[in-house]
Amino acid sequence: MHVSPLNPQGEAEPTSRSEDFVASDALCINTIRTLAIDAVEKANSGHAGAPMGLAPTGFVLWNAFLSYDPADPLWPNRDRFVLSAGHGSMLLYALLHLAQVRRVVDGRILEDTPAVSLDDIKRFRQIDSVTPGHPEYGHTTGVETTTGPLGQGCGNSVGMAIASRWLAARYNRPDFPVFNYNIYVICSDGDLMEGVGSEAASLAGHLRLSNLCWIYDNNTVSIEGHTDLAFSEDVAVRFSGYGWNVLRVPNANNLDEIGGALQTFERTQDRPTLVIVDSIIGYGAPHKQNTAAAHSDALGKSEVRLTKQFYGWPEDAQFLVPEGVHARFAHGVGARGRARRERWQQIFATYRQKYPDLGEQITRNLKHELPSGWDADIPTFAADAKGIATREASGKVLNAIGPRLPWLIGGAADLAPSTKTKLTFDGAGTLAPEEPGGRNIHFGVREHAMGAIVNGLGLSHLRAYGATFLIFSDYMRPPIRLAALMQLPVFFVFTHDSIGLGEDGPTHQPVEQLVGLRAIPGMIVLRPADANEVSESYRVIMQLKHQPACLVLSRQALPIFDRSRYTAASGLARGAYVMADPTEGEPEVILIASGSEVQLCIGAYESLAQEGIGARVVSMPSWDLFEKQDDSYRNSVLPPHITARVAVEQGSVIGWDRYIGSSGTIVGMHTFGSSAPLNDLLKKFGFTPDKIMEAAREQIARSRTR
Ligand SMILES: Cc1ncc(C[n+]2csc(CCOP(=O)(O)OP(=O)(O)O)c2C)c(N)n1
Ligand SMILES: [Mg+2]
Repeated sequence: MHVSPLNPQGEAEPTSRSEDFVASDALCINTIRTLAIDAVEKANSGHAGAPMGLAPTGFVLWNAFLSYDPADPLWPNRDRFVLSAGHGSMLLYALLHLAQVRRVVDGRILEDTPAVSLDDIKRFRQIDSVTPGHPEYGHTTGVETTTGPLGQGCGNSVGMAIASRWLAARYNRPDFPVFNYNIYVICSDGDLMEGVGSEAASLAGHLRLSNLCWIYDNNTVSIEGHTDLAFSEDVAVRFSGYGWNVLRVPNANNLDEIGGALQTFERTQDRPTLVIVDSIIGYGAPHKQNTAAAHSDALGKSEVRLTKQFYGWPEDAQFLVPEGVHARFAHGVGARGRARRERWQQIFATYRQKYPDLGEQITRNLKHELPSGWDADIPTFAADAKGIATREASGKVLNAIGPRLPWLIGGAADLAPSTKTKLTFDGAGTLAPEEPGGRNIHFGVREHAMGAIVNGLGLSHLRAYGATFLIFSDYMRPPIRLAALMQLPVFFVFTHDSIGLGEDGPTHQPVEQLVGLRAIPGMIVLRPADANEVSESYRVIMQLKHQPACLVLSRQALPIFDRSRYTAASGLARGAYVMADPTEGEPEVILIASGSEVQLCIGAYESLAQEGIGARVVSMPSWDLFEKQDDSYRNSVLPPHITARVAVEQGSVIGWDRYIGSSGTIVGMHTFGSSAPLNDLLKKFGFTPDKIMEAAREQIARSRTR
């Protein structure tokens, strides 16, 4: 085979055939490009444009800068590479392949199995391949976060950069730089158009995250055509305004310029870096340069030939990795990564001897294990008819766990006083530019970025949370969804969970949010009924290793139930439990509720008992946990033959038919709420024990006639 690669200046380079032949820059870069072309062509779908334009940047970044050992993709101090422009996934797959990153399965490194083989690349976008359309965390080794929804990777990267600095502040000791890794992001026009990217960049600038480098593929093309259709701001000025160091690479094919910019990033100690790389999409595709058509989909056979010709590539070769390309990466990222990782392991071994407690923390954290005794201070709340808001109880529990779980970290989108999420114990501290080890994060009024940043923290093994009002979960739904998709054990604290919040009115009163969150596969939604159910909620949440959770809490005080009279709150762990039953005989009706509505059912239960009607109250804080229980448990809580059922929840009624069957009744929300004092709202929307009793009697009567 003869290849006469072109170097970036367009001159032919000599080739060599010797044993230890190491490929030229151009040969490596064109390998990335042609792998992307061939994969997209074979799949007949996907995007080759971005990988073609970004191949030089990807090559220089990986082979000359990234601190990453392909033989140990789990090395905790590795630099993180985030392809926020996830549609360009073939760039990442090509790099993972050429760098010979090894595969990790169930936390074990398979020395002889590549993360991405050439065969895997041939199966790009096919069923069960490790090369899906967009990079998926946990699915393909080396993918540091799931990307594709534009802007999310940018948001995640800010969380990762915060985490790197946080770990350094908490764990590094003189002469022991255990954590000092950088975060590199490749982002596209779309990433910078999306609001979440702006929110995240603004916070990154504020926090002066100098370990964060975004490389912006300024190819001026997105799907509908030239970006000047909709995007004409001065990105450099914008990022300067955020407090970033903005660098420019005027020619995406000039490796020296790219390398120079990355060196400047490494030297910059006081702020994040944006490298604007002026590129031409689908570089080299002769007839599709800088057109919307170059953006997506396969090039077509003749176009592919012309493109390969242009690169000096054998026109008929497919999925060709010429001799010396793997070797070039092995000499670059491979050798550097290995040396650094080995040095790190020596440092960490000594560190563990010198600081056994800290070493133990790091080790446990990496295994997603909790410190022993983490739950020792979780409070039990005494029965109290007046009670406290579940948000209030949450604040107490969070602060009882925090001191014993050193890597619990989080904050709110400017609502910490309302969501009660502030960590107030000694040493908790506030995360700030000069205090990177603080545990209270002020996300600002940036819910979307908060979600993405929390995911970035979670990807960095911190037990991270973000808080706001339940209504504003809508502002951060994409990262909530991605937390579930990535199976990250992060959690979201959502307060002001219903019309129960009162006077703020329908703009602030959630209706459809609960059902929306419950619809996310793998998300654990918990809506505790009283302070003790809050304690139990945290026991559940903290022990999750591969699932995120939403903790949904009231603004208003809720009675703390007398658990000597009603069943223990520990039943929460099973999602739903029988809280009260008739003193004698079988219940005639089942009342099911979550959160603040459980008290209404208990009230109705007591009154019905006085009338001689036996009711059962089921507290159902979590559909998701209940669905995990076996049939016999579920049938014991909701016996199929008892069909008289009333569900009560201050939210959309959608979905409750699952638990009340076709004949039951739901007392729920069918409209938006309104602005009024709580008691007026409860009357207006029918959330009173009387209404529930009425519904119960009707249910009993109807079930008798059946
Ligand atoms: C949030 C979101 N909206 C829309 C899309 C669909 N989409 C995929 S790529 C793209 C734009 C591509 O343009 P650009 O970001 O400049 O990337 P390039 O084509 O230059 O690589 C869009 C709109 C998406 N992936 N994410
Ligand atoms: Mg673009």
